[in-house]
Amino acid sequence: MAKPARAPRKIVILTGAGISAESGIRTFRAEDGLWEEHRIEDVATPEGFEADPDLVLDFYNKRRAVSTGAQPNPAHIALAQLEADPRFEVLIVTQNVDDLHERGGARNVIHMHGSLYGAICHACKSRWPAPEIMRASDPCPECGQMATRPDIVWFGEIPYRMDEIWTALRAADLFVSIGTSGNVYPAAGFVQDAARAGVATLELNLDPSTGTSRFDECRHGPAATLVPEWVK
Ligand code: BV8
Repeated sequence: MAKPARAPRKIVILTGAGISAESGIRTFRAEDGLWEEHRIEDVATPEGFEADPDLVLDFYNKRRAVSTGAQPNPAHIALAQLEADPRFEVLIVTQNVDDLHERGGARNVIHMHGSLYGAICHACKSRWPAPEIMRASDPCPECGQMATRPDIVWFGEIPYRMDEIWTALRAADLFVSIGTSGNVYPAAGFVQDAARAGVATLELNLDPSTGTSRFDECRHGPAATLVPEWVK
């Protein structure tokens, strides 16, 4: 009888802004970081949007333009190759709102903090692809109200598909965290969730993250070098 194929190794991969840094997309908490120019409260909270929708929409319009002009780097491409490898069952969970994982070839990405390329009506909750430039005066195509916002999960809002993520995390053989500082929850808690479930954990990051001591193994360096080396 043919030897049963090894069950695919289940890998859950969390990515953060650091995986897109070498594609020219700024991270949040470096010296030249996105939060250096803006207070988080002003641009990444529902209250900030309520107070000044034009400021917030301008912040995301600018980031959408940078993301659209960026190219996936070898780290995005290596993860897509791993995802396509039948020996593994890979789930990529990203905190990023750019589309570089998809443009790098990944097929099954969970954007837990939303996407620059989505728009929602906060009156009727309908969704549509975000225009290049989103304006507060844009009426909702569904209900006509001036209630459109970017499909972004702001602080104090519930990240997307959390139950699915936690289930996959606890059933994984390996949890890998790539390019995130480990400052934002619930993503920053995934390493503990994994460890509690007996899942092996690996950090691939430029510098030790806030949670680096919680990982079984850490490799530090630029993602575009580190990730292809790890995948091969
Ligand atoms: C929630 C919007 C409940 C999208 C973002 C007190 C204690 C603990 C928690 C809280 C608390 N008070 C409030 C909270 C909860 C809060 C939170 O965590 N606050 C923090 C500040 C303490 N979290 C929330 O509100 C979340 N919601 O908790 O709801 C709930 C939870 C579960 C289930 C049901 C209900 C919502 C959080 C989402 C907020 N939205 N942004 C956008 O604008 O982009 S967060 C923002 O930070 C981005 O999404 C970003 O992705 C995220 C994390 O940042 P990183 O990706 O890590 O980026 P950073 O710059 O920090 O780090 C980059 C890293 O890359 C660095 O380590 C660097 O060394 C590395 N790097 C750089 N270059 C490279 C590299 N690595 C490799 N190669 C390179 N070349």
